[in-house]
Amino acid sequence: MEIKLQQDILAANDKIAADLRKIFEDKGIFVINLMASPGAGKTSFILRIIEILKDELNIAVIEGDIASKVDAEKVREHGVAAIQINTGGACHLDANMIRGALDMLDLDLLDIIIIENVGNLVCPVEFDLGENVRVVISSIPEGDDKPLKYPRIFVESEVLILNKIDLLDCSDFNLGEFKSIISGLNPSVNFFEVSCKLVEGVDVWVSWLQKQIYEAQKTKSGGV
Ligand SMILES: Nc1nc2c(ncn2[C@@H]2O[C@H](COP(=O)(O)OP(=O)(O)O)[C@@H](O)[C@H]2O)c(=O)[nH]1
Ligand SMILES: [Mg+2]
Repeated sequence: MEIKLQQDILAANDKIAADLRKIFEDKGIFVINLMASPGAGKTSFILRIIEILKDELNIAVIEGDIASKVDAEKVREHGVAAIQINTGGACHLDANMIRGALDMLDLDLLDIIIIENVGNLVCPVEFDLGENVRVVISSIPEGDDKPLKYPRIFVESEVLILNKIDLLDCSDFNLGEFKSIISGLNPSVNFFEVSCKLVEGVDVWVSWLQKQIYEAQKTKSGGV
């Protein structure tokens, strides 16, 4: 009975996500679903991306948190529209919540929407949000074994960001071991090492992102 209910919830979510994907495609908006545990650096990463891209592309951010609006306020201070969703306890965002947030954005003006999912390595990956790309952030203080413990999110994300690389030398995080676990779980993942604190490596990821946006536009216009 419980399993059936869960299947129904996910099927309903997938249907809304398909509608969202169509809207994003029609409007030419590239959507990033950013997932990680609490404190891995999701908001910091978003702010670094904004600093690099905001003069070039129109960005909006959808912030998912159980409570508070602190992350949305940080984003707005960077001059970018931010919609805060408070899930009131739910450990993930779902497509219906995103649909509600879109009503508050001028989609005709946007190039990118970055969704900061609720801090959690388990549930967010189950819910399609109509995104183009799923990005999981791991960070040095979490330890190198997290992909072993929470494999699904690492298997199903197209991008893996390893943040807080500035802390590598003062931790027992084994980078070789981490990479070996990842290559076993998801050999084709696009892997970037960054420090949001020192602003290192974020530009490499942004170049990759720009290429994806270009490819998506090219596909939409039927190829050049
Ligand atoms: N040392 C270090 N700290 C970082 C880095 N990125 C983020 N932080 C810190 O980690 C904490 C959590 O960051 P935040 O972006 O709020 O994480 P979120 O909960 O995933 O959104 C904050 O104190 C950040 O300043 C980094 O690259 N290096
Ligand atoms: Mg945050």
